[in-house]
Amino acid sequence: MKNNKRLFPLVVSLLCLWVTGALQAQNISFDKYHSYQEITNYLKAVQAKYPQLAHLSSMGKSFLGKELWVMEITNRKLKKPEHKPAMYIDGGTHGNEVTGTEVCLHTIDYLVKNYGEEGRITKLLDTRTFYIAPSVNPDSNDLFITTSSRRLRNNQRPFDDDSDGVVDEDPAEDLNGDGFISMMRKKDAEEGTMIVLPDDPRIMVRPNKEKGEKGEYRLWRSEGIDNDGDDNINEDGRGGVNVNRNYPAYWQPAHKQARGGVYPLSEPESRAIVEFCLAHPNIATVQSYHTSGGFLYQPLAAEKASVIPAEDRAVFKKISEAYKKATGNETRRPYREKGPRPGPYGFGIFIDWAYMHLGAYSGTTELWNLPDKYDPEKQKKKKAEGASDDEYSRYLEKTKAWFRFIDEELGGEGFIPWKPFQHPFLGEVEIGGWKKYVRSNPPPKFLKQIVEKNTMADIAQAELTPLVLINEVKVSLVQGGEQAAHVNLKEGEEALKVSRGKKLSDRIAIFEVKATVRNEGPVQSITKKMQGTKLPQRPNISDLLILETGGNVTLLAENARVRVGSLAAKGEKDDTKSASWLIQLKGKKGQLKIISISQKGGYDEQIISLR
Ligand SMILES: [Ca+2]
Ligand SMILES: [Ca+2]
Ligand SMILES: [Ca+2]
Ligand SMILES: [Ca+2]
Ligand SMILES: [Zn+2]
Repeated sequence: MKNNKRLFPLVVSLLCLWVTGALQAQNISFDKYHSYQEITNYLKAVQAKYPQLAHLSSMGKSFLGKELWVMEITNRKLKKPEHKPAMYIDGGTHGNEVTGTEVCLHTIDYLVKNYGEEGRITKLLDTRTFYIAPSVNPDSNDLFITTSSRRLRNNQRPFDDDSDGVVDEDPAEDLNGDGFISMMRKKDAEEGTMIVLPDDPRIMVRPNKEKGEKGEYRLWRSEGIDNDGDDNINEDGRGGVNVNRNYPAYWQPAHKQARGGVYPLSEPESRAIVEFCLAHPNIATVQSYHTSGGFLYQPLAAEKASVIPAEDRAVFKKISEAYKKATGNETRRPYREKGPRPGPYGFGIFIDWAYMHLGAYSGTTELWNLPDKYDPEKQKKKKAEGASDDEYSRYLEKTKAWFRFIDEELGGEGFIPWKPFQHPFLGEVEIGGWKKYVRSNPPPKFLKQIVEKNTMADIAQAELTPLVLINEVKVSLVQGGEQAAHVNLKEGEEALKVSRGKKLSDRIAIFEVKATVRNEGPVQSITKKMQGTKLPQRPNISDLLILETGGNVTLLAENARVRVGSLAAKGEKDDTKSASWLIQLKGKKGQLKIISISQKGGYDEQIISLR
């Protein structure tokens, strides 16, 4: 008894703490980047606050054991999440590209806050599901956010970058202890490859060889020492495998492509994503956020776009138009058809896998670029001056423009001024360079506008998915009575009753059942590429209409499962497909069920009562 008295107030106060903590965490702001712990707290708080919309789970664990969180968002009261067409979104594949994480968090925030408030979002979450994984390389993402390290593109599996038999033996160091790992430069007329601009000594660029300029400075892109005495500085830092070269589509081993892993899906991060996607075949569209560039990449990276059928290219075009409307940015294809280095961009890339193997329309947005206002190319285009300058002048102008940007927008913050430093091996050097959130990820001040635009692009992309619903069921009495029954289904009707003609007295009646499905979505239900595959194990080669009978009702003719193929986009020819069956009802009452299964267009069912 005594114990109880003491325990009670304690329990109450702990509970209060917990509730306040959750509510605070649920309010997220987009003027900063979030650590793994903050992301975890936020996602848990969202699930606690919106249980009817949000469900948090883990796709698996990263190399160092962090959870690969994925938030499922849909109206869970209407149909199961896996019964709706879905969009998969992730961020942070490349460890240092953390802007994507923030877009994911913002999209989650926008969806849960606007359900029931904004008609467009309500409709979307009633009919579609989102799977959003904000940080899919959490080891490197979190090191990038919480430490001074910068070069964290890959995952944290130890990797021997210089093939000397030792892994990760020479990482970069913050030598001058200013909290940043920046760059080092040293005057060297013989070995120098860079010059300093006379009018702005911060700026280092390549010399213009055509004008006979010569290098004056050596530049080390990261600060540090030669830890293993092999005369190279920082040649083997932390990690790792490039997770976005580790997917099964077009994968290549190390002698063709470095850092792709020792076999496809050798990395826990890519493996968890693929297993998640295969377990959720309703994923009809995919967005994987990277930085930087300010454009959308659409498949393919490893092959020419001409291997994509015209029907699918039309869908990709719709997505790219929606993206442009939301962000103002253009779409590119990573495979280089022309230019100085034509050919594949890379192998084993996620968006290629998502389109080729998963049958989902996919894209990678390269978030953030120098704002148009500062971009010399975009300004020229505006003034219709054309881009006639040579490559070197364009490079020079763009480099200068970044400095103009930080001077005007950030009061010069964003670049650590070069300062002399006595290096243990190199002697007198200067240390300085770009801060973390300028070039590859936006300065926090610019984050909000980036995440807002791209959330709108996510919403538009999720709307560009098929939606296959049972549209009509006709039940006609073939034998055993006079009256035919014809029913049109309306949303929300769970069971329909079909009555026989009154004159009927027979104990056996035969009906013809005809079911029609319709694609209510703006894109075809199956990618044309997938329709053409000869892989028999892939169920989404065809949508299905299934008649389920039992009890007094038996199927007389036709197969219970009918393959109806692909449904065209709503409003186009072939946006509906039908199947019919002959059934027999013994006795007075019976029931049957029509099931529509479209892997990408969703699941639907109707129950019909016969009497
Ligand atoms: Ca090594
Ligand atoms: Ca390494
Ligand atoms: Ca430093
Ligand atoms: Ca070394
Ligand atoms: Zn990237």
